[in-house]
Amino acid sequence: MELNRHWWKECVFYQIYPRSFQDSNGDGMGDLRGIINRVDHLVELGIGAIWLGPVFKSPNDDMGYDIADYRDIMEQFGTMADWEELRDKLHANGIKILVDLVVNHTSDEHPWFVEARKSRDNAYHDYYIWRPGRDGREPNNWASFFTPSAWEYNEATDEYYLHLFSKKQPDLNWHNPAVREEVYDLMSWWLDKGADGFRMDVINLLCKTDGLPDASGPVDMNGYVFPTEHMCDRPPIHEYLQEMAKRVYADKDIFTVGECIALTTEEGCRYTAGKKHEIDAVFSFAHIDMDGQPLGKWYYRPWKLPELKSRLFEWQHALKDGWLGLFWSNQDQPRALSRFGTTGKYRFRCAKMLGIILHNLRGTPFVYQGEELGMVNVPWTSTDQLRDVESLNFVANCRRTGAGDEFMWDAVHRKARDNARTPMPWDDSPNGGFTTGEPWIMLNPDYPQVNVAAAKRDPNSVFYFYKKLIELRKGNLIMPYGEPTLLLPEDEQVFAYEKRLDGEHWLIAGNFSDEAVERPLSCLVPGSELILSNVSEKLEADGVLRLQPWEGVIIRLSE
Ligand code: TEU
Repeated sequence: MELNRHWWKECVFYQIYPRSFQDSNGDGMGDLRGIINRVDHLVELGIGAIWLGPVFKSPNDDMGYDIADYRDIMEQFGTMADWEELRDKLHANGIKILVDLVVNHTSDEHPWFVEARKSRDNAYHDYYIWRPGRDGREPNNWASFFTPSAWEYNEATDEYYLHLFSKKQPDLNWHNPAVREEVYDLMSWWLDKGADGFRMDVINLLCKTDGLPDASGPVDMNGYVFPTEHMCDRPPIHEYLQEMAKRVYADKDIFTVGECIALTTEEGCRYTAGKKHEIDAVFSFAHIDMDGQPLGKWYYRPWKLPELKSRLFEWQHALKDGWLGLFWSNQDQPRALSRFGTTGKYRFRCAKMLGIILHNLRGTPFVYQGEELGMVNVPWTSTDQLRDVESLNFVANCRRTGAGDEFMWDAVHRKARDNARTPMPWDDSPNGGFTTGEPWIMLNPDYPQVNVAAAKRDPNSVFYFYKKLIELRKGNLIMPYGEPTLLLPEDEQVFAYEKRLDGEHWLIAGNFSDEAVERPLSCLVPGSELILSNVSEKLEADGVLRLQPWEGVIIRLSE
């Protein structure tokens, strides 16, 4: 089988949330020097590249996703010399680095916006999206991800500006060629600096429906409507990304992966397998959106395993000519174990099983910092512990509208982004060795037991299992490229699929339950060999799949 091989399909990525990885100067916040001092952790894990969260100058209204200078480093994170030293140390260890490209919006403190808001005829005014009010109110009924309305009034020009996120994150006007030129220029600047590619923040939101009409979905607790239909994949987004590719990276061996909100498989194919190059891969949120309702993530929707399998495999089949970034969690999502697995006595076994299921799908796996330890959500006890603009606005919305503490706390414990943003626990010393100062956010209270040092003392830790899984990928092209076929689609306990590549035939299976299970499986013929399990040492290949609670297995099937 002819493989369209690329380095970024065959390695495993590690996502670093810089604010919470390692502090080096005692200010309670992670920084680049801290990451430099922890490169050995990445080397030992065996990862091939990192996605580094935004480290650009920012007022940190949205923890760095509100950028005030695309060509300079946030002072709390260090200097450009630190970034270059980190790049060099990573490259010297065979690890590539992705820059987090956030160009749907800037900070309201970016010089472009500082100028733009001064007057309607300012040279930068049309870098952003402005509209007059309607009947003394916002120009339309759009809700923002983070605040009641997606519009903020600007007195100097007597008009509103659009912000899909916080009011300090004004959306750029991508229909303005000058904006596109600025972005292509800053992207080339980072590639010239040695970046190996980009993770592209909400890249499918760059264009909005002409005329910015009212949205027609359900009305939220604030009386606004989330404008999915008017902001996702709107034309001419594909033409703009083709222009970006042609102008910036089509001739370079770099990697681009787009975070795409509410993405359909049709659009995912267009972005990653269209006639003209746009981006290499997409993060689909189909499995993430499963446990939310039409009014959004805070409204929990119970799910069962068959739905998780069908959502993941819809994308496995749809993007056979494209490519996926595979993930269970990131800086915006709850911890994988708390969302998809178990946090009880089988917690660490489950963490390994989730790794087996994800790393054998077709795509590029992304390990989010702390996933290799089996970290879980935080038992928050006070809203004073929360730091995220999205969480704090949700709490304010609940309190203002009387949504009730029970609903609010259930939602925060399940879905607050703060759950994934607690500091990386390195050992059981004060603050987990993350900082000698006051951490910007509390550590997970289990850090004295769940930390890197403890994991490295335990040969059966999640860390060493992830290391084995990542090592296995290096010798087996069937993991990234094998053709996946889902088995037992309706089974509510077992997630099982086959992989085939050039005569190789693997069985991947995981037991998503607290009970031991047995399933007749004709492909499990004598002569099949156990490659990896988080529980068993040997395999009974007699046509019956046997799994202990939360057991995962990789089996080379005999033909
Ligand atoms: O996230 C986009 C996004 O939609 C997330 O806000 C996510 O859907 C939501 O928070 C679920 O809780 C990207 C970045 O990953 C996120 O950290 C930024 O806050 C956001 O864009 C704005 O840049």
